[in-house]
Amino acid sequence: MKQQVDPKAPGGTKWRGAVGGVLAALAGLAVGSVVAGFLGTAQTPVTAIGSAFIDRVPPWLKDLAISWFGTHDKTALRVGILIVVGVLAAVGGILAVRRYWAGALITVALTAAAIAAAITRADSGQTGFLPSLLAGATALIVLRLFSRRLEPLVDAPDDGVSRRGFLQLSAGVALGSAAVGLLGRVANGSRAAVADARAALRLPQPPSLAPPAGVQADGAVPWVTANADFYRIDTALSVPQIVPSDWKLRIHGMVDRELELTFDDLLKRQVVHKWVTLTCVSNEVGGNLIGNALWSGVLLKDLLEEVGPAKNADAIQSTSKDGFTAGTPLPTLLDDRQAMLAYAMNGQPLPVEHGFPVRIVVPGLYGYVSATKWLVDIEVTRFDQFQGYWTPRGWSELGPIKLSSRIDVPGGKKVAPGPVTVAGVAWDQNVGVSKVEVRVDGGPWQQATLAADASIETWRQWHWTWQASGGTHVLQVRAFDDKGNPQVESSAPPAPNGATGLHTVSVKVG
Ligand SMILES: Nc1nc2c(c(=O)[nH]1)N[C@H]1C(S)=C(S)[C@@H](COP(=O)(O)O)O[C@H]1N2
Ligand SMILES: [Mo]
Repeated sequence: MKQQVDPKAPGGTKWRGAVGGVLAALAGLAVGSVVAGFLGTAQTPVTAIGSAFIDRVPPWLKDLAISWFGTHDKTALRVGILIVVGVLAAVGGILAVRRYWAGALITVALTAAAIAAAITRADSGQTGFLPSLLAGATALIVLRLFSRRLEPLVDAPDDGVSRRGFLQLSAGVALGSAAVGLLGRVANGSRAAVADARAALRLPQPPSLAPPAGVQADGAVPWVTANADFYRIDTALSVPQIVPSDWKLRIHGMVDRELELTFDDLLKRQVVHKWVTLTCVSNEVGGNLIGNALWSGVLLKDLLEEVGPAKNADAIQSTSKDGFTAGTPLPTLLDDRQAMLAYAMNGQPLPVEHGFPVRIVVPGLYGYVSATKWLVDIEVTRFDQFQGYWTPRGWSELGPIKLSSRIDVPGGKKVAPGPVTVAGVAWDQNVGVSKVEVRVDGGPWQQATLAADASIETWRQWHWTWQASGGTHVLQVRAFDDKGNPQVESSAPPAPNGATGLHTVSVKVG
């Protein structure tokens, strides 16, 4: 068989060194995840670095990532980290052929970064640094094995014994890493335990899962967003795994009586089922970071009245298992919008990515200031005493959802001339939508037909029939609130408190 690369060429040890470096990193990462699995911590080296990165990323970059990758932003981040680690490891491998310590230094630096990232995580616990430490140690040992095998080839490129040794070592490390990786999957029992516990839960069922009559407009997205289609936004690179029997919620702070609740305590309380449309502050005009579901749970108002907030308290700080926090104005939890601790979504236990077993849902507020998933703690406090996760990162302390509207059809496809259905959604949670208008090519605004209103806490669908003529046309939509005020027409980006502007789509007719 013809050799791909002439081992006598000057680069002969180069690519072998690079392969050795990458395999050393791979072996390290495999050991890191298996150790994390056995310890039951989320902090594999890649997760630790990625999570620390997410916490430090400037808002504009986060927006860019969401607009490029949508809800695949986390996969993109993992792939990005692996590429960077792979390139650095390859360079380290090449250096290590001649001088082991030069290459090893890169491994040490990467390991130090992962350990530093891991110990700063809220859910790291006592052992969160161990996966990264052992990953680094493994990578250093494997790198040394490779540099030993490759050293003789620098001066004697035709040394067949060393070449064979390199191939054997590569195959051995690759197989070993795969085996360890497989073991890691098995060791990751917490995921399986949570999945089993979730499947076994029997929760109070809503009288019906069907949407109220008449709320669906032809052509608009489904009025109920299926759980599998619901947008997901959070900082959790590895989704917190909580078994309901381990779950506890402490409500404390500026209160007369602290309260501690177990999941069973929660189930014993009066259940409320409520349609609420959730929206992310990062949603661009026309974007899809919005979804509507039937939430089931317990009213926060009842729980807060039981603990008795102090007169001068004005907020709660809710905390997630993984350290995310939100600051929510106390009045929005006590008024009649029915903010709740939700445990079910569309009749199912919360999907793990959507906060299992318990999250907060507050109609009318963007998720970042209210909708804490994997909820474990509520402190009654004052806004002058704390800041929620996103506030020091350039987002407003308060985040009421802005009146907005979106065109769902026609989308990108060419349409035939004649009557064309234009349809979409409009929302102003906890306020209500009274009117929607559409215009073509900047012409006069035309009134659209509104579908039935389920409640002011949900989006409202609309449609309009357009007599389309040939050519390219521009459609725009605007909504009005309950008092007849139109939505803000001037364009603003999502940061710091929600995008404004008119959704504008260009349509080819012919
Ligand atoms: N624990 C936790 N909860 C969180 C977040 C988070 O990063 N961590 N993000 C919030 C944001 S910004 C939004 S928009 C909603 C999204 O909820 P969803 O993923 O169920 O759609 O969750 C909120 N709850
Ligand atoms: Mo969000």
